[in-house]
Amino acid sequence: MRSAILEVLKHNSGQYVSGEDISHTLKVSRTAVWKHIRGLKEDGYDIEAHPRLGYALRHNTDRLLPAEIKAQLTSRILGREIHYFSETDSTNNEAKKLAADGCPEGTVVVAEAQVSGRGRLARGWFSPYGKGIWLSVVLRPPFSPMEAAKCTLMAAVAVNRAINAVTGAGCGIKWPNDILCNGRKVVGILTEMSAEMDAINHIIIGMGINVNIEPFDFPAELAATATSLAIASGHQVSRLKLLTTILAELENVYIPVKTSGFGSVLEDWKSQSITLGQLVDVRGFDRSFTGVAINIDVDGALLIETAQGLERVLAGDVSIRPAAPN
Ligand code: BT5
Repeated sequence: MRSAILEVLKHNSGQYVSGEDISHTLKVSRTAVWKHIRGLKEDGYDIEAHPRLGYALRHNTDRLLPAEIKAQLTSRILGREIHYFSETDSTNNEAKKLAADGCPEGTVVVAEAQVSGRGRLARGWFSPYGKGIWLSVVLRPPFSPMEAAKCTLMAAVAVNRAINAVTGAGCGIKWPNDILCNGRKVVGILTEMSAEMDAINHIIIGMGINVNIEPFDFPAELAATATSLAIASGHQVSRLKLLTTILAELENVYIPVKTSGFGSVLEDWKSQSITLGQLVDVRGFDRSFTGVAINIDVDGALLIETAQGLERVLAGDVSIRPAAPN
């Protein structure tokens, strides 16, 4: 009933509709209409109530409300349950709680703002209100915990595809968890896992996508390294369209992975990579070195040719050296 009332309000595009008309059209009592309107307001819809004229839906500025996402969603597993927060500490934290409580695979958490958005190794993630997609997806894959690191590569492939389809901004994947546009970071991915020795309980894939952030929005420490899709493409991007495309692309890559493994993801990753073929500086947990990134292996590890021989990096930070001037 709530969505039927929402449809009536949308249909009247910002004009008032009386409670009586709604109750007559949908054959419910006026008290029920009033209760559902209150529920819609709690869901985040901007509805004006006038004692004589009735209710009017004010323009919704591309907010990531569950009913709006569902209306555009083409994925079947991802997004079947959506938890929305106007503000939260971290969508990965919310997803972790839901996963521990047994939420179904494909549960999605999305927030307009995060106050303690997280990167890897307790780094922060800048997540301003309404200008990005701060998103976590809960997966319950049947494969071994050893395979989990490749979920980051899988998410990067899906997000990069969605970005290029929706915005046309030419982005590429930087190993292991970034998407870059014009050499600047536009997406970061944080994969977290709960597992036993030989089985995964759940994986949370957290994705932070800078969508409509303006240059002056970024804090000073990110001004030289970060960008947004609006900056890179020169126009505002619909967060709803991008979010639903990301979920569809992620499902498209995840379902075959479940049955046939990561082979095709790794091939797609290679073709979208901006790391391969580049001179890179690697900062691992216990060592640092420089070399040319030549490939990834079946585990998703980066293979680097150095003066001392071939190095294999499964986790760490990689920065690409700018090309030397001719
Ligand atoms: C990441 O870590 O890139 C993973 C970021 C994942 C964020 C998402 S948002 C939804 C979900 N909920 C969470 O709490 N997290 C996930 P890392 O590779 O460690 O990079 C972190 C570094 O990126 C920081 O130290 C900053 O230098 C930089 N950074 C922070 N915010 C940024 C932003 N909005 N855009 C670009 N760079 C940023």
